[in-house]
Amino acid sequence: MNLSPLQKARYDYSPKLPGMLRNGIAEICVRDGAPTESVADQDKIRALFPNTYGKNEITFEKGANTSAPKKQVVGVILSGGQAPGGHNVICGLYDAIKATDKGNVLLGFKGGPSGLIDDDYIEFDDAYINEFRNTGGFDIIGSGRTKLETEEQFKIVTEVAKKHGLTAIVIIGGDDSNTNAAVLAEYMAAHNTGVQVIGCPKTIDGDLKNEDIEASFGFDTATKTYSELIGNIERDANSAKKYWHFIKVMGRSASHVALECALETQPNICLIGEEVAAKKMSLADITNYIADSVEKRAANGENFGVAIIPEGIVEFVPEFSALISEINELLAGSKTEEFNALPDWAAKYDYIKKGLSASAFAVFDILPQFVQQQLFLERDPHGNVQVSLIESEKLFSEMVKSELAKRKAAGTYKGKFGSQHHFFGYEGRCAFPSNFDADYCYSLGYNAFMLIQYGYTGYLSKVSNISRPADEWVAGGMPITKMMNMERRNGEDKPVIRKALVELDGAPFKYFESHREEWAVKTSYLYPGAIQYFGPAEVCDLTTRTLALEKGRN
Ligand code: FBP
Repeated sequence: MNLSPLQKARYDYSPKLPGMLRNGIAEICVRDGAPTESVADQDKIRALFPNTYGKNEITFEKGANTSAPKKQVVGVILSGGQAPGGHNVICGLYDAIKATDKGNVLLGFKGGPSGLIDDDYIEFDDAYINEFRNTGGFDIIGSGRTKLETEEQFKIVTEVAKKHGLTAIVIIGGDDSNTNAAVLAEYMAAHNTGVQVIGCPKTIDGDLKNEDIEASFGFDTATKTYSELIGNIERDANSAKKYWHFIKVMGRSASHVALECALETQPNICLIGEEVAAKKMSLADITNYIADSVEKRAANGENFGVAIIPEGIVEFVPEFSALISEINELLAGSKTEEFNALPDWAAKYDYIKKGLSASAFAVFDILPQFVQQQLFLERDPHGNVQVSLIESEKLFSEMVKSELAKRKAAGTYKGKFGSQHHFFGYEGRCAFPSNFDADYCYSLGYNAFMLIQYGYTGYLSKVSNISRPADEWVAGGMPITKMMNMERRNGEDKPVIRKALVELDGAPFKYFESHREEWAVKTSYLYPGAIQYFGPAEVCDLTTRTLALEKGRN
């Protein structure tokens, strides 16, 4: 195989386990914690999960292993978008399985949850696993976005599990995938299949976290990768002094990624979707906010800057969400064909003007034409506008440009405005995991097997105290139902893990809020540079600013 020097060197990296998991499998015992309740809607969640609700939190500690020995055949899947460290979850799981008994088996189901339905799998061995240690990507078995949620799918999974003699299934995924892990665990328990289900918290978006799960894996590496790139752009901007860079960063719903990048790089502007929604900001409000920074910097002779835009921003703008709902209605069913048959954009524009309410049309009308057209191009399988395809980095730079033209005409703005656009998303999802993610992920996988060995089901592998050095990390498990509440999804009330959005009274946002006025005007860039894998711990093992601030450290 063709290997880069870094890949070879990373094979030799030994991920760090939490102190209590370091003495070998025979020396890990369980300390029972308190029974749990769901975050809300306790009666409803209890009724929906009669076999798995209310179980105790548990912690592992050093002591004689008291689990009942049995042959373990474990199946694992990767679910959803890639996140750095996924390979190490599987490596940690594999090592714990084999350290317990060489005869134990780990099967990897390919291409995400559909691999379990299609019974498409490989059996891992040392040679195969060793090629993926400490590397980025999900190519070890692939991933997918099929949802495991219907009774029919669960029946098939039960058959597949029976065929292989599976004792447990590990689902590595985000909030939706772990919600489905909880439902599958309940199904397996209710049908006495003997198959345990364990989840692992993954997503670069950082929105699967709560008082128990301090961070989802991949967030650390992805944000460090984007921050390196943003820092490089800031330095370029500060060198050339001629462009405003509008940088969109991934994060489908929550703005944790944008906020962390802002904390690491101190740009002039960073929009936070949750704040936009809370303050009910309009597109014009956002445009003016950015234009004010451009104008003030221009007055200081600085005709350059950097603005970070979270991927999901437009859905947080109330007037924009209302416009999207009306467009979805306007083109519902056969009306899409009618619309597509119109001869040119002028006819389509006319059709839109007649079909939208006056307020929705007013919002539509201030959008640059390329965004107007994007709204009517590609639809998702339900016929809805795909908001994630809207180039919001270009939208805001265009709107700022028009606003500046007005200010120039009024004589208040005298600068020059040139813009560049970037979208950072896929660049970070498969990066070599940082030492933190390599250690955290390996620990999550290793720990997942300890939960299996001790017979737990419907639990999330939990490693906490992660802002401290790894020997102080605490390994254990928490029932997934503890994170659930009822939410309306596609017209039905469903039990789901509550998504963690940016908290406007949380320490990371507060820190940003208290500095952003200064950053908006004065060039205050920070250049974090590339992720370091070898060198002093204070550089290589550094976790995110978000985590540090949440734990009360500046
Ligand atoms: P997960 O929540 O599944 O981890 O995926 C997150 C994410 O990286 C988002 O930030 C992004 O919007 C999305 O995946 C893109 O995925 P896709 O390429 O499948 O559309």
